[in-house]
Amino acid sequence: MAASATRRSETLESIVNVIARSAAEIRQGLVGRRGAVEAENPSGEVQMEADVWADGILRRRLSAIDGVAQYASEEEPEVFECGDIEDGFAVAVDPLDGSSNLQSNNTMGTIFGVYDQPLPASGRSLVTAGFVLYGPIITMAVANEEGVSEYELSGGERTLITDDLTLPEDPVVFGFGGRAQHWPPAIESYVETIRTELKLRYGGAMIGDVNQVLSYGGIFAYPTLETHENGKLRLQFEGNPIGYVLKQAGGRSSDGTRSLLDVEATELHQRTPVYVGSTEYVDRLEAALE
Ligand code: AHM
Ligand code: MG
Repeated sequence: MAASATRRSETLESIVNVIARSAAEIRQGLVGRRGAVEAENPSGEVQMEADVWADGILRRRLSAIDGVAQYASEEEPEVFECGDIEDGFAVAVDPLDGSSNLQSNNTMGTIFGVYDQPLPASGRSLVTAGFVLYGPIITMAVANEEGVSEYELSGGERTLITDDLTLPEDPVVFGFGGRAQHWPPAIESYVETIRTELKLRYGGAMIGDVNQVLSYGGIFAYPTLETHENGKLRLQFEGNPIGYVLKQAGGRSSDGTRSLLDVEATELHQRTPVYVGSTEYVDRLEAALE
Protein backbone atom coordinates (compact mmCIF):
# COMPACT_ATOMS: atom_id res chain seq x y z
CA MET A 1 0.00 0.00 0.00
CA ALA A 2 2.41 2.64 -1.20
CA ALA A 3 -0.20 5.16 -2.37
CA SER A 4 -0.19 8.63 -0.85
CA ALA A 5 -2.61 9.50 1.95
CA THR A 6 -4.55 11.81 -0.37
CA ARG A 7 -4.94 9.17 -3.04
CA ARG A 8 -5.98 6.58 -0.47
CA SER A 9 -8.70 8.81 0.94
CA GLU A 10 -9.94 9.69 -2.57
CA THR A 11 -10.14 5.98 -3.42
CA LEU A 12 -12.05 5.23 -0.21
CA GLU A 13 -14.48 8.06 -0.98
CA SER A 14 -15.00 6.67 -4.51
CA ILE A 15 -15.67 3.18 -3.15
CA VAL A 16 -18.34 4.46 -0.75
CA ASN A 17 -19.94 6.64 -3.46
CA VAL A 18 -20.01 3.76 -5.92
CA ILE A 19 -21.66 1.48 -3.37
CA ALA A 20 -24.28 4.15 -2.60
CA ARG A 21 -25.08 4.59 -6.31
CA SER A 22 -25.09 0.83 -6.91
CA ALA A 23 -27.51 0.40 -4.00
CA ALA A 24 -30.09 2.59 -5.71
CA GLU A 25 -29.82 0.45 -8.84
CA ILE A 26 -29.91 -2.79 -6.85
CA ARG A 27 -33.04 -1.72 -4.97
CA GLN A 28 -34.86 -0.83 -8.19
CA GLY A 29 -33.86 -4.06 -9.90
CA LEU A 30 -35.19 -6.37 -7.19
CA VAL A 31 -38.62 -6.36 -8.83
CA GLY A 32 -38.85 -9.46 -11.02
CA ARG A 33 -35.69 -11.03 -9.56
CA ARG A 34 -37.13 -12.78 -6.51
CA GLY A 35 -36.67 -16.32 -7.82
CA ALA A 36 -33.80 -18.76 -7.37
CA VAL A 37 -31.30 -19.58 -10.13
CA GLU A 38 -30.08 -23.11 -10.74
CA ALA A 39 -26.75 -22.60 -9.01
CA GLU A 40 -25.25 -22.52 -5.54
CA ASN A 41 -22.93 -19.95 -4.05
CA PRO A 42 -19.47 -21.06 -2.80
CA SER A 43 -21.00 -21.78 0.63
CA GLY A 44 -23.43 -24.27 -0.95
CA GLU A 45 -26.51 -22.05 -0.59
CA VAL A 46 -29.21 -21.47 -3.17
CA GLN A 47 -28.56 -18.28 -5.13
CA MET A 48 -31.38 -15.90 -5.98
CA GLU A 49 -31.47 -14.16 -9.32
CA ALA A 50 -31.05 -10.91 -7.37
CA ASP A 51 -27.85 -12.18 -5.65
CA VAL A 52 -26.13 -12.85 -8.97
CA TRP A 53 -27.34 -9.63 -10.50
CA ALA A 54 -26.32 -7.43 -7.53
CA ASP A 55 -22.89 -9.09 -7.50
CA GLY A 56 -22.46 -8.28 -11.20
CA ILE A 57 -23.24 -4.59 -10.66
CA LEU A 58 -20.86 -4.29 -7.72
CA ARG A 59 -18.04 -6.20 -9.41
CA ARG A 60 -18.25 -4.11 -12.57
CA ARG A 61 -18.37 -0.79 -10.78
CA LEU A 62 -15.97 -1.41 -7.91
CA SER A 63 -13.30 -3.12 -10.00
CA ALA A 64 -13.28 -0.12 -12.36
CA ILE A 65 -12.12 2.21 -9.58
CA ASP A 66 -8.49 3.20 -9.84
CA GLY A 67 -6.98 2.04 -6.55
CA VAL A 68 -9.17 -1.08 -6.12
CA ALA A 69 -6.88 -4.07 -6.64
CA GLN A 70 -9.13 -6.97 -5.61
CA TYR A 71 -12.89 -7.58 -5.57
CA ALA A 72 -14.39 -10.57 -3.77
CA SER A 73 -17.97 -11.52 -3.10
CA GLU A 74 -19.95 -14.08 -1.16
CA GLU A 75 -21.40 -15.10 -4.52
CA GLU A 76 -18.12 -15.88 -6.34
CA PRO A 77 -15.59 -18.63 -5.59
CA GLU A 78 -12.40 -16.67 -6.27
CA VAL A 79 -10.95 -13.23 -5.72
CA PHE A 80 -11.24 -11.06 -8.87
CA GLU A 81 -7.87 -9.36 -9.45
CA CYS A 82 -8.29 -5.90 -10.94
CA GLY A 83 -5.20 -3.92 -9.98
CA ASP A 84 -1.84 -3.91 -8.27
CA ILE A 85 -2.31 -5.11 -4.69
CA GLU A 86 0.92 -3.36 -3.69
CA ASP A 87 -0.80 -0.11 -4.49
CA GLY A 88 -4.53 -0.63 -3.90
CA PHE A 89 -7.33 -1.88 -1.66
CA ALA A 90 -9.20 -5.17 -1.57
CA VAL A 91 -12.99 -4.85 -1.41
CA ALA A 92 -15.13 -7.73 -0.09
CA VAL A 93 -18.92 -7.62 -0.36
CA ASP A 94 -22.03 -9.54 0.50
CA PRO A 95 -24.09 -8.13 -2.39
CA LEU A 96 -27.50 -9.00 -0.92
CA ASP A 97 -27.38 -10.09 2.69
CA GLY A 98 -30.59 -11.84 3.71
CA SER A 99 -31.76 -12.39 0.13
CA SER A 100 -33.97 -15.28 1.26
CA ASN A 101 -36.14 -12.46 2.65
CA LEU A 102 -37.09 -11.64 -0.96
CA GLN A 103 -39.74 -14.34 -0.74
CA SER A 104 -41.48 -12.68 2.23
CA ASN A 105 -40.61 -9.14 1.07
CA ASN A 106 -38.59 -8.25 4.15
CA THR A 107 -35.43 -6.29 4.87
CA MET A 108 -32.11 -7.00 3.16
CA GLY A 109 -28.73 -5.31 2.94
CA THR A 110 -25.44 -4.91 1.11
CA ILE A 111 -22.31 -5.33 3.26
CA PHE A 112 -18.82 -4.13 2.34
CA GLY A 113 -15.35 -4.24 3.82
CA VAL A 114 -12.30 -2.42 2.43
CA TYR A 115 -9.09 -4.18 3.39
CA ASP A 116 -5.54 -2.93 3.24
CA GLN A 117 -4.20 -6.46 2.59
CA PRO A 118 -4.83 -9.15 -0.01
CA LEU A 119 -7.82 -11.39 0.68
CA PRO A 120 -8.44 -13.42 2.74
CA ALA A 121 -7.40 -10.81 5.30
CA SER A 122 -7.66 -10.15 9.00
CA GLY A 123 -10.32 -7.72 10.21
CA ARG A 124 -7.46 -5.70 11.66
CA SER A 125 -6.57 -4.67 8.10
CA LEU A 126 -9.98 -3.10 7.45
CA VAL A 127 -9.77 0.63 6.77
CA THR A 128 -13.46 1.20 6.05
CA ALA A 129 -16.51 -1.03 6.35
CA GLY A 130 -20.23 -0.62 6.37
CA PHE A 131 -23.57 -1.58 4.92
CA VAL A 132 -26.62 -0.42 3.05
CA LEU A 133 -30.00 -1.31 4.54
CA TYR A 134 -32.96 -1.68 2.15
CA GLY A 135 -35.75 -0.87 4.60
CA PRO A 136 -38.77 1.39 4.11
CA ILE A 137 -36.07 3.89 3.21
CA ILE A 138 -32.47 3.13 2.21
CA THR A 139 -29.84 3.97 4.80
CA MET A 140 -26.09 3.47 4.78
CA ALA A 141 -23.65 3.12 7.68
CA VAL A 142 -19.97 3.81 6.99
CA ALA A 143 -17.30 3.11 9.61
CA ASN A 144 -13.70 4.27 9.45
CA GLU A 145 -11.00 5.19 11.93
CA GLU A 146 -12.95 8.32 12.87
CA GLY A 147 -16.17 6.51 13.85
CA VAL A 148 -19.46 5.58 12.20
CA SER A 149 -21.56 7.84 9.97
CA GLU A 150 -25.14 7.15 8.97
CA TYR A 151 -26.72 8.45 5.76
CA GLU A 152 -30.11 8.34 4.09
CA LEU A 153 -29.86 7.48 0.40
CA SER A 154 -32.03 8.88 -2.32
CA GLY A 155 -31.25 8.01 -5.94
CA GLY A 156 -27.72 7.10 -4.89
CA GLU A 157 -27.08 10.48 -3.22
CA ARG A 158 -26.11 10.43 0.45
CA THR A 159 -27.55 12.77 3.09
CA LEU A 160 -25.67 12.68 6.38
CA ILE A 161 -27.85 11.91 9.40
CA THR A 162 -25.08 11.60 11.97
CA ASP A 163 -21.30 11.36 11.92
CA ASP A 164 -21.24 9.87 15.40
CA LEU A 165 -23.40 6.76 15.41
CA THR A 166 -22.86 5.12 18.79
CA LEU A 167 -24.61 2.33 20.64
CA PRO A 168 -27.11 3.57 23.23
CA GLU A 169 -26.14 2.98 26.86
CA ASP A 170 -29.18 0.93 27.91
CA PRO A 171 -29.47 -2.14 25.64
CA VAL A 172 -32.98 -3.09 24.51
CA VAL A 173 -33.00 -5.82 21.81
CA PHE A 174 -31.58 -9.25 20.98
CA GLY A 175 -31.77 -11.64 18.01
CA PHE A 176 -30.17 -15.08 17.64
CA GLY A 177 -30.16 -17.07 14.38
CA GLY A 178 -30.35 -20.79 13.72
CA ARG A 179 -32.80 -23.27 15.22
CA ALA A 180 -32.88 -23.38 19.03
CA GLN A 181 -32.77 -27.19 18.89
CA HIS A 182 -29.26 -26.88 17.40
CA TRP A 183 -27.92 -24.39 19.95
CA PRO A 184 -25.39 -25.77 22.44
CA PRO A 185 -26.74 -25.75 26.04
CA ALA A 186 -24.61 -22.71 26.96
CA ILE A 187 -26.25 -20.62 24.21
CA GLU A 188 -29.68 -21.85 25.19
CA SER A 189 -29.25 -20.84 28.83
CA TYR A 190 -27.68 -17.48 27.86
CA VAL A 191 -30.73 -16.71 25.69
CA GLU A 192 -33.05 -17.87 28.49
CA THR A 193 -31.45 -15.25 30.74
CA ILE A 194 -31.27 -12.31 28.33
CA ARG A 195 -34.81 -12.76 27.07
CA THR A 196 -35.98 -11.62 30.51
CA GLU A 197 -33.95 -8.41 30.06
CA LEU A 198 -34.24 -7.57 26.34
CA LYS A 199 -36.88 -7.64 23.59
CA LEU A 200 -36.62 -10.20 20.79
CA ARG A 201 -36.03 -8.69 17.34
CA TYR A 202 -35.12 -11.16 14.59
CA GLY A 203 -35.86 -10.54 10.94
CA GLY A 204 -33.67 -13.07 9.07
CA ALA A 205 -31.27 -10.55 7.53
CA MET A 206 -28.18 -9.87 9.60
CA ILE A 207 -28.03 -6.27 8.43
CA GLY A 208 -31.60 -5.54 9.51
CA ASP A 209 -31.02 -7.15 12.88
CA VAL A 210 -27.63 -5.52 13.40
CA ASN A 211 -29.10 -2.13 12.58
CA GLN A 212 -31.69 -2.66 15.32
CA VAL A 213 -28.82 -3.35 17.73
CA LEU A 214 -27.02 -0.20 16.53
CA SER A 215 -30.21 1.82 17.02
CA TYR A 216 -31.37 0.42 20.38
CA GLY A 217 -28.40 -1.44 21.87
CA GLY A 218 -28.29 -5.17 22.64
CA ILE A 219 -26.85 -8.23 20.90
CA PHE A 220 -27.15 -10.02 17.56
CA ALA A 221 -25.77 -13.49 17.04
CA TYR A 222 -25.57 -16.24 14.51
CA PRO A 223 -24.05 -18.68 16.99
CA THR A 224 -22.08 -21.88 16.90
CA LEU A 225 -24.51 -24.74 16.29
CA GLU A 226 -24.26 -28.39 17.28
CA THR A 227 -24.70 -29.18 13.58
CA HIS A 228 -22.33 -26.45 12.31
CA GLU A 229 -19.59 -25.48 14.73
CA ASN A 230 -18.78 -22.27 12.85
CA GLY A 231 -22.39 -21.23 12.39
CA LYS A 232 -23.46 -19.79 9.04
CA LEU A 233 -21.93 -16.39 8.48
CA ARG A 234 -18.69 -15.71 6.63
CA LEU A 235 -15.70 -13.89 8.14
CA GLN A 236 -14.56 -11.83 5.12
CA PHE A 237 -17.97 -10.69 3.91
CA GLU A 238 -20.06 -10.51 7.09
CA GLY A 239 -18.20 -11.10 10.37
CA ASN A 240 -15.25 -8.75 9.87
CA PRO A 241 -17.12 -5.76 8.39
CA ILE A 242 -19.87 -5.92 11.01
CA GLY A 243 -17.35 -6.50 13.81
CA TYR A 244 -15.51 -3.37 12.65
CA VAL A 245 -18.70 -1.26 12.50
CA LEU A 246 -19.77 -2.36 15.99
CA LYS A 247 -16.34 -1.65 17.43
CA GLN A 248 -16.24 1.84 15.91
CA ALA A 249 -19.77 2.43 17.30
CA GLY A 250 -18.55 1.71 20.82
CA GLY A 251 -19.50 -1.96 21.05
CA ARG A 252 -17.64 -5.14 20.25
CA SER A 253 -17.69 -8.46 18.44
CA SER A 254 -16.70 -12.01 19.22
CA ASP A 255 -16.45 -15.47 17.70
CA GLY A 256 -17.11 -16.85 21.19
CA THR A 257 -13.62 -16.35 22.57
CA ARG A 258 -12.01 -13.37 20.80
CA SER A 259 -12.88 -10.29 18.79
CA LEU A 260 -13.92 -11.24 15.25
CA LEU A 261 -11.18 -8.85 14.14
CA ASP A 262 -8.62 -11.21 15.72
CA VAL A 263 -9.85 -14.37 14.01
CA GLU A 264 -7.17 -15.73 11.69
CA ALA A 265 -8.20 -15.48 8.05
CA THR A 266 -7.48 -18.79 6.36
CA GLU A 267 -9.98 -19.09 3.51
CA LEU A 268 -12.02 -16.65 1.46
CA HIS A 269 -15.35 -18.27 2.37
CA GLN A 270 -14.54 -19.44 5.91
CA ARG A 271 -17.41 -19.32 8.35
CA THR A 272 -17.39 -18.07 11.90
CA PRO A 273 -19.84 -17.80 14.78
CA VAL A 274 -20.85 -14.12 15.08
CA TYR A 275 -21.76 -12.31 18.30
CA VAL A 276 -21.93 -8.50 18.04
CA GLY A 277 -23.39 -5.66 20.03
CA SER A 278 -23.18 -3.86 23.33
CA THR A 279 -19.96 -4.71 25.16
CA GLU A 280 -21.66 -5.95 28.33
CA TYR A 281 -23.75 -8.51 26.44
CA VAL A 282 -20.88 -9.78 24.27
CA ASP A 283 -18.66 -10.10 27.38
CA ARG A 284 -21.37 -12.09 29.15
CA LEU A 285 -21.77 -14.32 26.11
CA GLU A 286 -18.06 -15.14 26.10
CA ALA A 287 -18.22 -15.89 29.84
CA ALA A 288 -21.19 -18.22 29.24
CA LEU A 289 -19.22 -20.16 26.62
CA GLU A 290 -16.09 -20.59 28.78
P1 AHM B 1 -27.06 -14.63 3.01
O1 AHM B 1 -25.97 -13.62 3.04
O2 AHM B 1 -26.80 -15.74 2.03
O3 AHM B 1 -28.41 -14.02 2.81
O4 AHM B 1 -27.07 -15.41 4.43
C1 AHM B 1 -26.91 -14.74 5.61
C2 AHM B 1 -28.22 -14.53 6.33
C3 AHM B 1 -28.07 -13.49 7.40
O5 AHM B 1 -28.42 -12.25 6.92
C4 AHM B 1 -29.01 -13.94 8.46
O6 AHM B 1 -28.62 -13.53 9.74
C5 AHM B 1 -28.99 -15.42 8.31
O7 AHM B 1 -28.58 -15.69 6.98
C6 AHM B 1 -30.32 -16.00 8.54
O8 AHM B 1 -30.24 -17.36 8.40
P2 AHM B 1 -31.46 -18.30 8.79
O9 AHM B 1 -32.49 -18.06 7.72
O10 AHM B 1 -30.84 -19.64 8.77
O11 AHM B 1 -31.94 -17.85 10.16
MG1 MG C 1 -25.06 -12.47 4.19
